[in-house]
Amino acid sequence: MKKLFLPSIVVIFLVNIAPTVLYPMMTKSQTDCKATSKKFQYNCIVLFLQKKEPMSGYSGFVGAKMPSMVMAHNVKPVKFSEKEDMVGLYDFTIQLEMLGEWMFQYDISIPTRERVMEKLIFDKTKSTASDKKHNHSDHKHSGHDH
Ligand SMILES: [Cu+2]
Repeated sequence: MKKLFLPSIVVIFLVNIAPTVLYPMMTKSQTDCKATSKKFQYNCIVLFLQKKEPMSGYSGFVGAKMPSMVMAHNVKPVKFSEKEDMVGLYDFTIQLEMLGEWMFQYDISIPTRERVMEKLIFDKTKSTASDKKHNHSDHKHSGHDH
């Protein structure tokens, strides 16, 4: 009976830590990219939002993968940095490898370690948020151009 006492205390302790304490904040990203003159390269700006409020002071890296072709691409992650003249607005330039649907992965290291994913569809001029567009024909990889 005595041996059971300690583990039950541990269980009660774990239950008492509400998920909101373990994950005090969930950051969402809002990315907007424009094509540069270089093929498949984009200049992007991103907001990091918590409860719809833009957050300042973040830093980290962003990488990109294609959900439909996980092994096919090797996009080099780049650093995103906050614009000095526009607090809460971050920018970076990323070299993709084709048009279509990409999953951006923000690996935030400051102020806390956090990973934020955002699906974007790229055409020749810009990105569009994937959840705003429900045209599934866009998800096909017809013209592969490596
Ligand atoms: Cu691809």
